[in-house]
Amino acid sequence: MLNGKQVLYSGMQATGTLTLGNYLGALKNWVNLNEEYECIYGVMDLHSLTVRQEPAAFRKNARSLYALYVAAGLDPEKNCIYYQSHVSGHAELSWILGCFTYMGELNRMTQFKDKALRHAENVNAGLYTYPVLMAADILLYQADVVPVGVDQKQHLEITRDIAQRFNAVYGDVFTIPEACIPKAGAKIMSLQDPQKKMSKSDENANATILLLDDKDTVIRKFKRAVTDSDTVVRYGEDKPGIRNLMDIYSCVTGKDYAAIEKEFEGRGYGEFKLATGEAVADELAPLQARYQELMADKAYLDGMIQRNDEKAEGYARKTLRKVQKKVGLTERRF
Ligand code: ATP
Ligand code: LTN
Repeated sequence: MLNGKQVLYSGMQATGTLTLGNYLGALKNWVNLNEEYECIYGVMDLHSLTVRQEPAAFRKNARSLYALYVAAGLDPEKNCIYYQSHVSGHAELSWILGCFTYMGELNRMTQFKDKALRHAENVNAGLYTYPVLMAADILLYQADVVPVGVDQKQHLEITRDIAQRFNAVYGDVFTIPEACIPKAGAKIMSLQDPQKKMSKSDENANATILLLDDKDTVIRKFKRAVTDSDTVVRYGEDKPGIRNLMDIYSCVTGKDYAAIEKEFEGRGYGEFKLATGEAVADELAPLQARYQELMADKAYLDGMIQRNDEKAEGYARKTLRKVQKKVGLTERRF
């Protein structure tokens, strides 16, 4: 509990530009949660270092991610939006938790296995211990709930295991967090290969809708989306491409699958793809306008970053000191 409310924690890596998958699976669902929860969102720049970054572009991406959080509707006066690397407690707690994590557990992480294959030239220790840092992010703020896309479920499970293991030795130190996975949009697929997750690191530009794509680009990518040779808009097991488009259309318009099937009865894929492209572009337009305003207002963003960094630091320090004391590290005097 923090300020009388349960704590909600989440974040995204500051790598590349966000995709429609990041938006529908995560960011969009974070808006308006601050009435019910004390919400804390990190720009996860330390996690991004597990893959080699070009320093200037990386710095820009991190700021762009911060602005996208705000542009999507997270008010930085009501949500603590901060930079992970500005709170040193993440790295410090991560070290301690690493001593409570087994290699056998880390060996089972599917994201590590995927990324090790994709970045075979740089399978570094950070990539391997990525879930430990993620556990530190969450446990440092005593989070009750963690909203993420379905691909992060395994990382939430290991976080709970580490927390329970620690608590079993030292008492009730950590809150055990729950993952919160959206019903719709939890896994938006590639527009070019509907068996694959839409990912910002996809080398085929047509596979991914970026949040900053303009209207023409969005519509063009939807028109080229890979579907099947049928013509009926139906949510069928055998129609992964159409299912994905229906998921997207449903998330954006709020309509359920039955309503969508009815709306496009007898109208064919072409019209459905166009309607989906237009609905997505219309949803993104206000976000993009707000993003441009924010990126131009340096003083406002800098002010919000500093204020929230300090707030996050205060929350984190409390847990870190408690953990250090519990494990028997000598108290520091400054
Ligand atoms: P990459 O694909 O380059 O590994 P990513 O797009 O998965 O990166 P992350 O920062 O790892 O980006 O994810 C941020 C959040 O977006 C997470 O909560 C994740 O579950 C969610 N997410 C990512 N891709 C999708 C998707 N295709 N559909 C739904 N949610 C997604
Ligand atoms: N690994 C996450 C990003 C992330 C995160 C977190 C999400 C890092 N730390 C803590 C929730 C809570 C991802 O989405 N790839």
